[in-house]
Amino acid sequence: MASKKPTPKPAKARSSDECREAERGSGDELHEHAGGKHPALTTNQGIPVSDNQNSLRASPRGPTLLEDFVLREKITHFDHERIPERIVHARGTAAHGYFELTTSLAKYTKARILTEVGEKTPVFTRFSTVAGGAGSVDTPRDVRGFAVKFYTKEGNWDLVGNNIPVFFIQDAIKFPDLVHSVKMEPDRAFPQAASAHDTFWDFISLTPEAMHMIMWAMSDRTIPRSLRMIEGFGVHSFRLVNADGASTFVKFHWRPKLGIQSTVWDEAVKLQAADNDFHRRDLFEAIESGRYPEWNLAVQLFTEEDAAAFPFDHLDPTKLIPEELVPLKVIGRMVLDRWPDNFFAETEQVAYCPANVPPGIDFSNDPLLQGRLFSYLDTQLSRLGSPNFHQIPVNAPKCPFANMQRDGHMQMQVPKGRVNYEPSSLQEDSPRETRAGFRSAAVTGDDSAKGRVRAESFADHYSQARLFFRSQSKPEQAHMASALTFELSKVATMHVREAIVGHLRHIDADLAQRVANGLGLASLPPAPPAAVSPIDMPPSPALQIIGKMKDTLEGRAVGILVDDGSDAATIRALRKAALDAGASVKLVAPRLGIALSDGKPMYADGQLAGTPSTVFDAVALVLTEEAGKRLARNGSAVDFARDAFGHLKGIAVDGGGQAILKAGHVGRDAGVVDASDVKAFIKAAKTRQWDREPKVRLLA
Ligand code: HDD
Repeated sequence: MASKKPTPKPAKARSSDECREAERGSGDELHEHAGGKHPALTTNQGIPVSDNQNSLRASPRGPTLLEDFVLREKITHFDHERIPERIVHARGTAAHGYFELTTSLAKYTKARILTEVGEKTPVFTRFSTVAGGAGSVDTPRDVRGFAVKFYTKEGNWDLVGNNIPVFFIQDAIKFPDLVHSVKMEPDRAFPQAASAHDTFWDFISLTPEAMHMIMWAMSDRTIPRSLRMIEGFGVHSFRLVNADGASTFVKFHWRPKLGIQSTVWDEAVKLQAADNDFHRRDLFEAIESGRYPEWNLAVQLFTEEDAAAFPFDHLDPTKLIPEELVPLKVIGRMVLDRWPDNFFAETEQVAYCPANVPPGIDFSNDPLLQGRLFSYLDTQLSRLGSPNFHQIPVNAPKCPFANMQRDGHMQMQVPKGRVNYEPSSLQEDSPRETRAGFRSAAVTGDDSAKGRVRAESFADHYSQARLFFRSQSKPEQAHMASALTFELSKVATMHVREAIVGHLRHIDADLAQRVANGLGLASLPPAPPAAVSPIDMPPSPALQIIGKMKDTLEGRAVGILVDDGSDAATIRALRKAALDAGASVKLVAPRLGIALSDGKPMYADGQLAGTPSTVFDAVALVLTEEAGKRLARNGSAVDFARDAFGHLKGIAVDGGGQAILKAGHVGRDAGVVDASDVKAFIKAAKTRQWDREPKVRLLA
């Protein structure tokens, strides 16, 4: 906006108090520091500040003085407000909560967090996307990080996992290449937060071990509906070590109480436009309204002998252990019940590290895990800028901690006494080693030669990719074929597209053909040589989303499109039924201030143009005939109905609502019901209408 140049006035000095008075207008929100309502505003040195609006000037229209320590301190601090964002998982959202153990694993571990049933251990849990920067959107197709810091009585335990149980690569030495390839391309700085580009697929095409993870990444797992509805996995095998020193392998799984649920791709794309912060807002609103997200923690326990009989190597992080082979045992639950007070202090500064384990939990030889044990502390030294980042409140253990590490940037502790070494005899209360301390599991290594080698047992790259694909329902398979087609269509390099289709031939011939058709390839490219021919494993229905979705409205959102005169009784009935079923309900209207049929003026929760149906799980259109006719000419209203239908959602309509369906060429099916039939609406709202999909979308 063009600003009018102020006319210079003869310099008449005003005191800063006078200036403030002028700025404040009537000045009745003046607050005294001492004894007043608010604490005094001070500098970082505690010097009270009298004027936070004007810098110190040589004269009212003269230059600013270097002497102004209030200005200099404020600007200097501001200039340094940003810290480097995480190299991966930069975009994140976190919450406080607790973990409660329900079943003791005392037979397997001495870790108190896994043996003291009923104990509530505080946790801080951060969810993230992987590829995008800190300011990127919440809903790209991407893996979600699922990192939990348990503040146990025996020190912090960080379970730093993802919402996918396997990983792209088998060895940490490949991680920088993987990450470089998926991030925005270095010469052009795009695309942001997307894997649909040449460098990523080039790397993948030359990394056959990634194909299993690729199947997961191209499934609907990577376009979740809500962070409250994702599963979490520790990925690697870890060890539990009991009081006798005996160890058992363990894999950790988080299972959401609300059930797992994803969006459809078109919905995810439109959500990006509707709300960049969709997942963050969803988690915030759930916690603030007391609908605390909850997960069960489950374990798969197995011995060295069990592992020897698996048709894959469990130390290979591109492999999962089917639940049908080693069942999950639920041992506790995590509830997230407190939003952080400050995003930067907590969510941004939290530092997770897979090497943080209490006595009784230990690592396996998984080469990816072994590399991770180094990487996290290392990156945090530069990201947080000091070896004392463990003293930041969100990172500090909640149990006593003491050692002889001293000094360094930003040291917050003031150790007392002469002794800063160990062993020592001069100070009785200085920290010593303890018998209860961490001991590595006594594991005997094999005596083969050292070398940069990949175990032969890691050579099968396709069997589990095949297992995953063939375990999916038909709609999910179609989504995967379409996702692959979409991603590869964004790859300009022909030989990269072809190489991926070649890999797919090892997984499933039909899948390869569908993607080849989608890409318009004249013939199927050759499959690359496979070190090991893939085997067929029994399908694992537990790998599906659709087969596992809960028929529920709990934690879901229902949107009701209304306008002046909409039938208040119908709206009341729909709202009550949805609330009773555990959903939240929002009224959406073309204007915020409206009056329903009962004549009472009210505010809608959302304005139509800014509240599309993508943000809801089911919708109702309750409108007078007249409003229906009017809104049938309004693009936002028509999109509201058309998108809800296209995204396979339950829809309730009355006469006016029907006019909008008609304008959007939306037909009736089992998921479109009369607004007066509340029961039918709730039934339709609880599930996605998968039968509808082939009618609304051409899938690969
Ligand atoms: Fe990682 C962050 C999960 C492999 C190196 N990783 C990071 C976060 C999660 C994961 C959830 C974000 C934590 C937070 O919210 O602050 N990473 C995984 C999983 C992996 C994995 C499940 C495979 C099973 N990561 C992995 C490897 C390396 C790293 C192989 C390096 C050798 N990861 C990092 C990192 C990050 C990180 C660069 C970035 C920021 C941070 O650590 O603190 O060190």
